Amino acid sequence: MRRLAVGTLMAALIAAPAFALTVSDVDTDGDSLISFTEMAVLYPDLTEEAFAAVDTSGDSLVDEAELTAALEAGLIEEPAE
Ligand SMILES: [Ca+2]
Repeated sequence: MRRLAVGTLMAALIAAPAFALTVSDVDTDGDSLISFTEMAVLYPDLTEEAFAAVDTSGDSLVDEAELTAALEAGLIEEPAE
């Protein structure tokens, strides 16, 4: 019983702070940035406008901070497994 409670707590601690989706999951050319084309692989319905909303620096590339901010703001949702 005690072991179960600790396991549940551990799972909560691991799951809580960050989203599972990271740039490396989306980045296919290894430059640690997400282009529109790369993001459209995960989000087939992605529009230029939606991408621009995520790309807050306006450089046409989404970095880890922009991705996390977009997830937190609900601009994009983590793709279903
Ligand atoms: Ca950017």
